[in-house]
Amino acid sequence: MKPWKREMSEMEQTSIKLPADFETYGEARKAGFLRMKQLKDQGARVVGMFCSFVPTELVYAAGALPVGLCAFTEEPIPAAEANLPRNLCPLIKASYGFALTDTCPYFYFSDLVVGETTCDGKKKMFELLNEIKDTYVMQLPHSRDEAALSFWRDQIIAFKEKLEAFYGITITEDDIRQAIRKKNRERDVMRRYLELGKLNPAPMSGYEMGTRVDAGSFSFDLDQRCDEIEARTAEVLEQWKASKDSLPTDRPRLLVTGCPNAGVRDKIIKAVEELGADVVAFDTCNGIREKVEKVDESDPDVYHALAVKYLNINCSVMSPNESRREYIGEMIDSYAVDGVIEIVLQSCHTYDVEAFFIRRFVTQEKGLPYLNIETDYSQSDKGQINTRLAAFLETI
Ligand code: BJ8
Repeated sequence: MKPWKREMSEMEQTSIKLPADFETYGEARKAGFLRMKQLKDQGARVVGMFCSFVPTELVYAAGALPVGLCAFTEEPIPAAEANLPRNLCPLIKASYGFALTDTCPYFYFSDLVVGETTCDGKKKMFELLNEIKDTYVMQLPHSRDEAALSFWRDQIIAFKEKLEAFYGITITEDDIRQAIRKKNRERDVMRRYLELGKLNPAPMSGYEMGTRVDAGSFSFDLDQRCDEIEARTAEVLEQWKASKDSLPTDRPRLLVTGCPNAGVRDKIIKAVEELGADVVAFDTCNGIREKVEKVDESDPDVYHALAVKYLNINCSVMSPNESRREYIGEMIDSYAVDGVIEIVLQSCHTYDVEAFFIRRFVTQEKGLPYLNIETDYSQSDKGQINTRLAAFLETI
């Protein structure tokens, strides 16, 4: 009998429980406010960012702390809709809304905000944001040919020069190389943690995995964050080795792909796990998407090395973007996935259109069930999503 149709055993319930020290994303974000204030009082430089395409190595090389400004709650959206169209992605509206209402301490403490020309909505929102705080926009090309690579390398140099001019400093190549090593270590650490999902039966909840990766960005000390994630990886592995023979083996293993999911994690990821599935893999920006490829430390041209790495991020704003399908295919095999859920935030045209290829690839080439959920940050569709998730699990 499938797990969502039977009473779950105590061991099975334990397998979806969260560790005692678990902090939700909201709790971690709040806890970070005080740390950020203390760091600012000590004179820290802070750069606010929205996207995985922005090379954080340059921010570290400038002696600054990068902080994520993407917003994942619906509270600031009504205020944002005074200036932005209602029919816009909730992530964009919420991020702008926090800035407009001056209710995000991370935005408040950012000396400079860095945007990027990924999707049209964000690109245009940055023009409005610039009226509130100095917003520098990196021009991201949307293809991966030689001309795009050369243009993107120039953009990376221009961003370095912006940081130098803004802070009145000089960023050396050695500073950048040191930051590259630091970030590459983080990628390795996070990848090892996320790849725990390959273990079968699943060693922990996907809800924990995604939350921990997102929440880690509020600790501001990269080495400390790496140490904590390494410790958790070792702990999970040890617990799994000790209990794997008694863990349930009939829970469907799911891959989640698509838009950033922190704002909908409870109503989709937590919900599907409570229905009896395990989310084991994430092709998302809070999953493995940015971690799979490191910056080549042996490249004599640091700007070329950064340009290659960042241009290869398989976000749907790139066109064409076959590499995303290839990578999803590899993940399906290596994580032994039974079904794929794609999350599309309302009005996100690039993920929404690319979903055509993802659905076809998953269902026809991999022969697996696929569910597409288009949603926003409100709770109004929670019941409907739950019904669809339960029906989806019936097809596995
Ligand atoms: S690299 S996923 S963080 S762009 S804001 S594209 S959801 S309509 S966030 Fe993203 Fe960078 Fe890509 Fe990752 Fe759609 Fe909304 Fe645009 Fe969005």
